[in-house]
Amino acid sequence: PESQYLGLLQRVLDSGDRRMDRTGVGTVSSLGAMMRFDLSEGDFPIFTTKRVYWKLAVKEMIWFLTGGTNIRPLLAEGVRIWTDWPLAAYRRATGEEISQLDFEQRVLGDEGFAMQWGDLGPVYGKQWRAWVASDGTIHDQVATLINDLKVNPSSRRLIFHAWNVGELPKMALAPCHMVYQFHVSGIGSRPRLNLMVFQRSCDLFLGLPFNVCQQAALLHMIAQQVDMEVGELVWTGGDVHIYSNHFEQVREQLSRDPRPFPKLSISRRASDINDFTIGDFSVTGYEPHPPIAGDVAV
Ligand code: THF
Repeated sequence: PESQYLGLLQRVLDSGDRRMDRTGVGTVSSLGAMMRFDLSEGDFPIFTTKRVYWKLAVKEMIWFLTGGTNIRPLLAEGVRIWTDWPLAAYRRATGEEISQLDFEQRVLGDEGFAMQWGDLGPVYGKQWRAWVASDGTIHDQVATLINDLKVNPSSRRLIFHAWNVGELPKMALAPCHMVYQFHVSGIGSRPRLNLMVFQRSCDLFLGLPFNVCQQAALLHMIAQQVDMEVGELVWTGGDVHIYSNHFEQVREQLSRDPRPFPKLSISRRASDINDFTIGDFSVTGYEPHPPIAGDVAV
């Protein structure tokens, strides 16, 4: 439950290492964390000690699954969490002091502009759906995973990952949640699909609440496609940190009492993994504390 998250925030705040980071904001950071969420009773791990915009997070996951790397379709869905990186690149390259909103309007309104300035490079979607091997072969890791789950559920190679070393320099940002490993328990009776994620770097205040709920949504989507029940989500983190401009927000969040997780159901059987839309997800019983705003470090 959510107490694992609150305990992690407290531990990093109390005993993390204070240091400067890539973004220049500064963090308090600690190595290694694990949280386990049992999703088998329909619980959807959306934290309640602040309002989490779970639809944005699930839309981002659906976008990863399309294989896309351009922010244009995200903006068309009202998801603005990736704009900062192309915006910073545009400002650096042109010297133009364009506002975020104006930049987003241009990406939406002008396809050529979007192609030139809205792409993040070969980030998650590209590596998941079209990893290019050294011999030129293109690997759809997600399709392979779904096939392997059906034919060889006891495999220990039910993995997709995004850390394509040779392509890191071309990515706007190196992958944070980089390894997804699946596991099937109860083979032969009632197979349950479990997922462990390894996230090398985690912004505990802004990123993690999005990541766990979108990973839970992914587990539901894949389980549906392979006719299994949903089991456990095991989230593991490498460098887990709190940005110094989130300390106040985290203290406020820690003062609040968590409430029960809401329930998730998927209303429709999608014809394949590419066929899910945000309208398929319905969440009931989400009664969070008020939102807590915080700036993202770029
Ligand atoms: N970089 C940093 N510093 N933190 C991250 O969490 C992060 N990500 C993605 C890539 N780089 C990162 C981007 N994901 C928000 C949420 C997720 C993000 C980026 C930003 C955010 O600002 N959330 C607000 C609401 C946003 C809105 O309403 O549009 C929030 O209050 O939750 C981690 O994957």
